[in-house]
Amino acid sequence: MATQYFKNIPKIQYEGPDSKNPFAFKYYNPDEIVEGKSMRDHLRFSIVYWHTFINPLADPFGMGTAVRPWDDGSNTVKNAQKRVRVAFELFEKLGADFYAFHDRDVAPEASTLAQTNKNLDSVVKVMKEEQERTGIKPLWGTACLFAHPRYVHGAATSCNADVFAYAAAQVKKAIEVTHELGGAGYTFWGGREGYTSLLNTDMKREQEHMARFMHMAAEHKKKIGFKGQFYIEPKPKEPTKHQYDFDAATCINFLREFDLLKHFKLNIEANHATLAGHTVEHDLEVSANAGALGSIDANTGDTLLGWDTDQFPTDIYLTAKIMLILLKTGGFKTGGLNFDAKVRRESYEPTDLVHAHVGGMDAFARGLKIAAAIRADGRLDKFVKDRYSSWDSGIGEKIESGKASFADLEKYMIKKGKPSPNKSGRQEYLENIFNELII
Ligand code: XUL
Ligand code: CO
Repeated sequence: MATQYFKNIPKIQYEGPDSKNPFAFKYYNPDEIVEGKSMRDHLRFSIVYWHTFINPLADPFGMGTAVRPWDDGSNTVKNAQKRVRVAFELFEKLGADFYAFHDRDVAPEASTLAQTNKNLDSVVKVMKEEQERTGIKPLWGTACLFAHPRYVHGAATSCNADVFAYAAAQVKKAIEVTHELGGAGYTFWGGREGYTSLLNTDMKREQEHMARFMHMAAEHKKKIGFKGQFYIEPKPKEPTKHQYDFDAATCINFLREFDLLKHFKLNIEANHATLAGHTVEHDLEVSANAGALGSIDANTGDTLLGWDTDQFPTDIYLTAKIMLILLKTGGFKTGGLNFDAKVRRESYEPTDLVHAHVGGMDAFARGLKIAAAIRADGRLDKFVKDRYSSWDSGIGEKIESGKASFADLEKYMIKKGKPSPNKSGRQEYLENIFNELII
């Protein structure tokens, strides 16, 4: 039963780059084939429940501005069930195949865990109906382990063992619900897993607890037969001063140290990477190199603001660079482009939700086409290959294959006298090629 809250908005269709219709795709043509695969299968767009349907668009200085005519403002199951129908109306109109949710986005928390779980089940029933009606499924589910005051000191890293136990119970249920809904994955973003002062923190013990938590989650996943992919989502700060899952490299080190790498991949969020002082491409490469690139939270920050502004990605250089790495690494398996993004506080009407997603989807479709054009052109790839050609034979090959010792290299260099001359890195020339292929 579809609602009619976006009735003035048509189902968004592809009209091509010449269209001036704000409610049409200019670049995202779901069935168009790029490098042998449809755009829809390359991009696997997902819409987040929290920013799109829950976020009131408040900031630290002012209350929420969002106008959401379907919402009666009550924290009731009935209101939550209605919201599901509205959410699916928007997912359908945008032609997104996936969505992502926290347990507490979709259903209200009650005063006991038992009642909270019942509330969740009542809403999940409606989610299932809407999924059956539309074929839209969760890209991933997750648990909100950061909003309630019980999580003031963290969840899996809380100093209070009872809070750890509560969080475990909450995640158990959230994984079960994600499984029931046929989710392709489940994400752990370390909400308040970190610290604000080392004076009151036993960091080693907290991280060991976090690892124990993850192992228990993996055991439970196996027990219930959930086949979806587990992800960790790095973020360096916010809400704590120092989040334990700082960036991709830190997460991979944690997963290796605690023998968890086989259970997890990473969900890289663009704005989190920039908060860590990296580009998103950097964190994607680090993940891919460890065989751990799983999914992407597709958003962007603001160059003038140093916090997690979670803006919709519209910069085609950014989307092209992301898609270049994705194509290079063989594309998504279980993951997708999840718009963990919110409209600005000033963009408070329901229509703004449509403009935001249409823009983000088009920016990624364009990024995909640019990335494919760069790969077809081949000059960038060839340049990098040639740049490392000294490793393909001779002394380079010997070093790479482990057949050379320090003594061998000393002998080699004493005989040769000096290294062969270096060549220019040609960064500007390569940037020019990139620009030439922005279509
Ligand atoms: C917070 C963030 C989360 C996770 C899911 O910065 O990105 O919304 O994606 O908990
Ligand atoms: Co995110």
